[in-house]
Amino acid sequence: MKEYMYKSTKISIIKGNITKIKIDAIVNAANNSLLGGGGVDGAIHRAGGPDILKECKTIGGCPTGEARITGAGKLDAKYVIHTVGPIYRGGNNHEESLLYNAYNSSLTLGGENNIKTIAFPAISTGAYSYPIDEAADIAIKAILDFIDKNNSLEEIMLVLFSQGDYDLYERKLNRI
Ligand code: AR6
Repeated sequence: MKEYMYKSTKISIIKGNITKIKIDAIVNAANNSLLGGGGVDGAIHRAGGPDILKECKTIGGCPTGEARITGAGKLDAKYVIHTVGPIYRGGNNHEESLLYNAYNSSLTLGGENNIKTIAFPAISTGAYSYPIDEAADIAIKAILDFIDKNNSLEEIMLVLFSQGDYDLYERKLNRI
């Protein structure tokens, strides 16, 4: 775990399982249906129990780059913010702006719901194949841009599932 301060917001990185984090909101890397899947999405629904899916069914899906909020069932978080990152198809299909929007929409929705602390997985870098190096640059840019315009969030945590992803984020954040 490592912490950085950017203006008045803490940015922290941690290697681990996002379903175990005690925080106001965790972000789910969902798909357009919001009806569950594998990866972090599957882990969140498994650990959170059926209430999250029940609520998701009432939402009616989510376009790529947008975000929707539900309760967090049995998780230690208060909310789950479900966002949909792009499927990486070579990089010339608006992937960069869609991934940026997924982070920005999640942060904006968090701010609107009075959330002070939020944890993200590395959206789109698993089943959706976004190269982690580029995805990390976009995630960090979206986070810094958000903080430049808002001071509502106290902590933004990045939860990395592998040591390699953690080390990459650490190298990049050491430069800001
Ligand atoms: N905690 C933190 N990170 C995790 C966890 C976890 N418990 N489990 C996996 N990761 P992915 P995507 C990491 O595939 O690429 C689903 O089926 C994982 O190692 O979960 O956005 C959805 O329903 C990777 O670094 O999400 C969609 O259909 C990162 O989370 C699709 O996958 C994202 O990998 C979305 O694909």
